[in-house]
Amino acid sequence: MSDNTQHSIELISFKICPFVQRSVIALKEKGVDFDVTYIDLSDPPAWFSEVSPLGKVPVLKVDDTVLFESAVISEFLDEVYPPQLHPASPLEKAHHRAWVEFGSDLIGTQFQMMMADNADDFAPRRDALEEGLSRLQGAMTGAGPFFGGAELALIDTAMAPIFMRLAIINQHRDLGVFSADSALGRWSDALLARDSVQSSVVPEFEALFVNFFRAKNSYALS
Ligand SMILES: N[C@@H](CCC(=O)N[C@@H](CS)C(=O)NCC(=O)O)C(=O)O
Repeated sequence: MSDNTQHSIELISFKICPFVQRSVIALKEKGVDFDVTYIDLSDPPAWFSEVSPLGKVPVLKVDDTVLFESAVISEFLDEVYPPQLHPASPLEKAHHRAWVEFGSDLIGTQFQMMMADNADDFAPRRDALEEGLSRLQGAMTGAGPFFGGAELALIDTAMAPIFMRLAIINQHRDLGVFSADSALGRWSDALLARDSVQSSVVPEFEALFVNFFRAKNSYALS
C-alpha cells in the first residue's frame, strides 16, 4: 500500500444512500477521478457480500484495498487528496470528528422518521430529529454559514445529505425542524448551493428518494 495520490478509485454506491453521498461530495470537493458502480441494496449482486464486510455501502475500492464506513473513507480522502478539509488544530479536528459521529446518528433518526407510516409513530421521530438538529446547531462555531465558519470543512460534506433530504421532504410536509432564518437554515442554503453537493446525486435522485419511501407508506410524504 502506498500513500501517493495515483490510486485507482471505485465507489460502490446505492443511489439514495446518504452515507455514499458523503463520499461523493468529498471526492468532488477534491477533484478526484473515480468510477461508480451502482448496486440495488434490495437485490445485491453476489460479489457484494465478498467485497463489503458489513454488507453496506459505501465501499471505496482503492487499488486492491477495500475501505468501508463513510467517516473512515472521508478521513482517508482528506489525508491523501488536497485541499485538506479537516481543521489543522487537533482539538478542532476532534470536535468535528465527534460531531460527524453525531451526524451519522442523525441520518439514522431521519431514516426512522421517514419509515414511520402513521402520525403517532411519526411525531416523536420528527421531534427527535428537531432535537438532534438543535444540538448540532449548538455545536457550530464561527459566524457560518458552514459548521466551523466561512470555509467548508470535512464535517460539512458529512452533513449535506441530511439537508438535501430535508429540503425534499419539506416540499411534501412542512417539518418545521429549523427555520430558514437560523444558523441551520443558512448552513443548509450554503450546502445545497455548492456544486459538489448538487452533483453528488443522480439526476433522478428526488424521484427515487420519494418513490422509495412512498413504497413504505411514509407518513412524511403523505
Ligand atoms: N456506518 C455506515 C452506514 C452505512 C449504511 O448504513 N449504509 C446503508 C445504505 S444507506 C446500507 O448499506 N444498508 C444495507 C444493510 O444494512 O443491509 C457508514 O457510515 O458507511
